[in-house]
Amino acid sequence: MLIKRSDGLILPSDITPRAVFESRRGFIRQLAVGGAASAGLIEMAGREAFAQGLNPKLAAKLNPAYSALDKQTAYKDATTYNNFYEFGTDKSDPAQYAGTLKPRPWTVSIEGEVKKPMTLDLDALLKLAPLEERVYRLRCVEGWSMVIPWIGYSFAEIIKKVEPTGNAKYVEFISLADKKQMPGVGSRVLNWPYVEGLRIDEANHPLALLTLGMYGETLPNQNGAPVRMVLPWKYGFKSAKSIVKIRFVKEQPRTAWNQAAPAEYGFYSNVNPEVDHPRWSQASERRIGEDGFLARKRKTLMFNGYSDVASLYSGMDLKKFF
Ligand SMILES: Nc1nc2c(c(=O)[nH]1)N[C@H]1C(S)=C(S)[C@@H](COP(=O)(O)O)O[C@H]1N2
Ligand SMILES: [Mo]
Repeated sequence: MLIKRSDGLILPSDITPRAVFESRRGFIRQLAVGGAASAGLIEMAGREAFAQGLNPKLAAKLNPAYSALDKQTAYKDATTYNNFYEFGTDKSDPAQYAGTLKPRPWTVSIEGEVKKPMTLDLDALLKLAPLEERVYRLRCVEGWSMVIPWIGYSFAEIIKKVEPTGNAKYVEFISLADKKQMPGVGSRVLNWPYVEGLRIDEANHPLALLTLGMYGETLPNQNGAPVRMVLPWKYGFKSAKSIVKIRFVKEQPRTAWNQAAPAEYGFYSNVNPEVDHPRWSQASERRIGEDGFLARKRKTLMFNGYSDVASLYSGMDLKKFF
């Protein structure tokens, strides 16, 4: 029998007898790990997982006011072409290796300059505000973009709940860094944990999405399960995955990519076709799924087309504060 829980979650174990579910899951893992070399097999595992609903379903109401009309990226592409360096630096690594991440149980601790610090588990996060589906474009700093139906609610809901003190000028997002679950954390490509940050007024902008799902399901591991940020007007790396800690702070956070290459990755990292990366132009982008022989490059838009946010930066020199 299929019973909808009050939090909108339907676990696959509610739909399929547990043993069948477990063995299917084992089979898919084997495909993904054992047959590692073949992208075909990984694709198959991804499709299989989608068709079988291996990620629990997550009900949400579309918010058309915050949704792009662009053609959505295929689920297969969105879940097999990823950046998640905790699982390796190749685009195919997260789909291949993120099976070891355990997204349940999970807690996020919210601390620092707040009147009500708290630790929220996943059920608390799912119930904190009504879940919305929002179709956002996400533009990677590397020059490609996707269009994904995310599920979550404005991060402003969290801010309301924890009541920042007057000292809270920035918000820091800290990802899980567990070598046992994340093979890439053994490498030194970045200083772990992955840290990102926003000015508090940016974090309060309704577009900033605390994200718990995509394509009608909870987040796949490779996309940052069980909870991440999605900031569609900024380059993709600002949208930290698998968050375990959120700190409200006085000083601008020292973010992972800014520390690794300060001349290349600024704190703001707003999508801006007029400010090139030192090693490549940011004027255009490749939409994943349109990369055929005849596919044209698309023009990159200021703030990735989310011009609503412009008022956050009035009077700022966006070439200096890139
Ligand atoms: N913790 C963590 N978060 C991360 C990254 C990462 O390596 N680690 N990569 C970022 C980059 S560069 C991009 S483009 C997006 C990709 O999100 P997606 O795989 O869901 O499309 O996640 C961002 N969040
Ligand atoms: Mo990225």
